[in-house]
Amino acid sequence: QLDISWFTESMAAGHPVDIQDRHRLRVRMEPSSGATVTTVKGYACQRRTPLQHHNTLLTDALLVLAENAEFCENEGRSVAFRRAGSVLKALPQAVRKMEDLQGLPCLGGHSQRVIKEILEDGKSREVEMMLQSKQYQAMKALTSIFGVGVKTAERWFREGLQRHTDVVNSGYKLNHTQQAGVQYYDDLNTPVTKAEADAIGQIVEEAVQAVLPGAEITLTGGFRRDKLTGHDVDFLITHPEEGKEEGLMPKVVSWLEARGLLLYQKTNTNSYLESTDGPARPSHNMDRFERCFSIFRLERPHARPEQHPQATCEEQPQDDDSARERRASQSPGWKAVRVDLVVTPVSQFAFALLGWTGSQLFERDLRRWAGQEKHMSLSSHALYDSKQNRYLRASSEEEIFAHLGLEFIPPAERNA
Ligand code: DCT
Ligand code: MG
Repeated sequence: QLDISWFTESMAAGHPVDIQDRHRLRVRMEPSSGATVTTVKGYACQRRTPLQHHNTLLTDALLVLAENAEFCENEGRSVAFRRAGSVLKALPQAVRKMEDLQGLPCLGGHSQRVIKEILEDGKSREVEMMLQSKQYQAMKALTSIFGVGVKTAERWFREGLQRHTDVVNSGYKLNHTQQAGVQYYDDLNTPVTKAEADAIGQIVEEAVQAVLPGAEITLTGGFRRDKLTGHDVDFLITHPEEGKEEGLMPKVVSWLEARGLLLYQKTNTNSYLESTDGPARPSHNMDRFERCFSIFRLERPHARPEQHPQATCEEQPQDDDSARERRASQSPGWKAVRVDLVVTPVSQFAFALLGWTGSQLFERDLRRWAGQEKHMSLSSHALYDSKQNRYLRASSEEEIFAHLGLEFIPPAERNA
């Protein structure tokens, strides 16, 4: 039995009460302010974060600040803004006044200033100016080329490039990935729909069954969190018999290539070995499986390049050969779609599934929780308990949450 009479009495008497829970989260209850006081846990992996939430105006603004910090290679600042946004996504209602933020974790001074401005004026001057700035716009455009990171984009911007077309016209030597990035720029920057993800899933399923009957594929990433669109499609591939999955990726890639289904692919071999690597460190966790970064050539089921629905009566397209060619090249009967394929031994499947479902911030906080609160090391391969000096095995995500002492959060509520 918990005695909370001190609390109800203080509230009734109109005195504020400070509560500190075991996660060092302080909540100040203010009986007189009329503010909506909500308790939110400090780690994203302790919270339920649905896809649809009530504070998009605020989270969109914080996302711009996070992106800009990333463009300035300030990861700490970027994560701080993302954390602040993520807390607002988990709130059960819209923030209407600053008092509603009382006791919420992860809201630094800068984030609070921006939120205050938006609550008062409907927008933040700092964010508006950032959106207008040449540098932000250029960095956004250049980093959205597949294969171009912040460092390259920054150098190109200093050299006067601002858009992907400037890169094409610059005559700069591009690597294989960047060439694909500029060639398929428009398609790769058009969101992938769930229907397209499912169509790709059928192709991957057919390829995998053809080269290794009994292997299993699972859709992960944003689509597993019920997102309706994504920037790519992520799949895990495994086989119920450990070891059968070895060497699978090159065969799948050959099968796809032989049918002209791949526009680009880069395959990494599996470099994770528990016996020699020891507990995988968080910074290494994403890239040690047999993994293929690819661009699929997905047929558009209803594409009819000869029709031009946008054309009005006044603007009939001239039906000469050049116009027809131009239209066909603008809208070919297929779409370039980014696809990530990852092969995992079945003994690591649950960890890979948890690590690849995201969101990125949810994953970051799972690893932080494991290290800081549990003295464990979590990766997409394994969970290591440093106090017991042993690996903790799991064959489902539920078991991993249990090992970590966390309530199970279903994928659709991991949209932190
Ligand atoms: N991931 C991670 N840390 C990263 C990058 C990725 O933990 N730095 C994990 C979380 C999501 C998963 O890998 C797939 O990555 P993305 O495809 O980039 O994320 P997504 O949530 O699927 O986003 P989108 O829907 O836009 O593809
Ligand atoms: Mg994805």
